[in-house]
Amino acid sequence: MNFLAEIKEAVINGNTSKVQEITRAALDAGETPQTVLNEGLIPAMSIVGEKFQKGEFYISEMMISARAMYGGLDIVKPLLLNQKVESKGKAIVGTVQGDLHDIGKNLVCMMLEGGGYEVVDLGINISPDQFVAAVKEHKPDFVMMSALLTTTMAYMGKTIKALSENGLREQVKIAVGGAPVTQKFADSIGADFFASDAGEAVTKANAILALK
Ligand code: B12
Repeated sequence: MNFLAEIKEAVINGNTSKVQEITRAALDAGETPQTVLNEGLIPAMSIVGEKFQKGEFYISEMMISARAMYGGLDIVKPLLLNQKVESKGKAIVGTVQGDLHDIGKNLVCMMLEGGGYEVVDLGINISPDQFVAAVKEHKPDFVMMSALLTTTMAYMGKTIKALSENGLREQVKIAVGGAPVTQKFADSIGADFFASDAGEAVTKANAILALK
């Protein structure tokens, strides 16, 4: 079995020490941190989600897998952040109200930092009012919202509305993402952009800044 397949298997099995051991071995053997992340750690969580959907995994097992994934992330993160440059702009990032999923949101934060952005990570379960307060406090260039549940996606639209009602909408560019979010949904709620992964979030943010 190759390293990436072994990483996936260890994440699915929730074996943190094994994930860390193979992640180190993969990097020693010349795999890039990006490959370990994008072809090992992240796809493993998709398989975990499929297993949950099929009833093969309980929530507790999803959590154990998530913890194992973070074990690998701890190792690749410093390598991905190595190329730090001067701050290009500021982004506030949060998972929307009612939603506790933070792996994707954390990856977006990490890639933004690696891409030279100053990041204010608001955390999970962030209400529209909390986003509004954070925009007033931090005056960011970007507001980035993550949602993993079809039921919580609605809070993205509610947050944009709250920003408009507080006269803040035009001061920021708004990005949305997370597994159930699509370009069509982003357009329907008036977000400025959608990205399907954390790398693309940075590329699109860069493109918007270039236009400013
Ligand atoms: C791990 C996990 C959990 C963990 C979360 C741990 C944690 N710390 O995050 C726990 C066990 C807590 C959990 C709980 C629940 N979960 Co859950 N979970 C998952 C799982 C398996 C993986 C999610 C994940 O981390 N993926 C990996 C990351 C890297 O991917 P990502 O989040 O999509 O992020 C990437 C992109 O989307 C993008 N991105 C993400 N955010 C943003 C933001 C911006 C601005 C941009 C530009 C891009 C971007 O970049 C990221 C990196 O490339 C998914 C399955 C799946 N396929 O998504 C189910 C899943 C999301 N969960 C699901 C469900 C149902 C639940 C529960 C309701 C279960 C229950 N009955 O209690 C609860 C809800 C709790 C709550 N209130 O939030 C369903 C959702 C169904 C739906 N359509 O709504 C899924 C799809 C599983 C399934 N197939 O049924 N879950």
